[in-house]
Amino acid sequence: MEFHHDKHHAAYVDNLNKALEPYPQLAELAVEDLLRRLDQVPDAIRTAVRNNAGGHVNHQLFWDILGPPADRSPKGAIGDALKRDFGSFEHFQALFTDAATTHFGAGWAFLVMSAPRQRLKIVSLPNQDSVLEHGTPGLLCCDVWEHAYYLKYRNRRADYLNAWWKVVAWDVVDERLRDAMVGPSAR
Ligand code: MN3
Repeated sequence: MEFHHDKHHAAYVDNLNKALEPYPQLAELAVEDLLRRLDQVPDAIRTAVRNNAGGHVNHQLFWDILGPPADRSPKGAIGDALKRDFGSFEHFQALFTDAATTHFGAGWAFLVMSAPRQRLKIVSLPNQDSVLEHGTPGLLCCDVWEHAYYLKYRNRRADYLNAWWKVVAWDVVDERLRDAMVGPSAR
């Protein structure tokens, strides 16, 4: 995780800053707003912004929702919403695990809140694409790039997923759900 944060995540931040250097007015925007308005970003740097702003925001969420290992289960608003939209936490967990383990190649699995009905949905996206490009705030995400697990788990993505569930900080996911329900301007 340390290597992942200090090498892989840091590279996205450096490359985003480099791409934005000639565009000081864009560099002032929040990184989330860059992704929400990707269609307004100049052609010359749109791919660099998608990959590197996406890489930064995705990793930020990834670190945010992790905590020390604990025997946790989702409670509060997130517990209720998972039950409402997936039938049970166990069913949600099985569907999310399936999306993450079967995603072909590098990418991410996300739990998002989809507009306009504020329902929870599981999506997987390739590369460093961000759910913000689709206007859906991310509540939870799992990095399934090989760089996320090869050092410890080699090619065994399923073992990595199994360990990852044990460090999800559901209180943070709950907070993110409450923020997302406030409105589209919330992250
Ligand atoms: Mn990563």
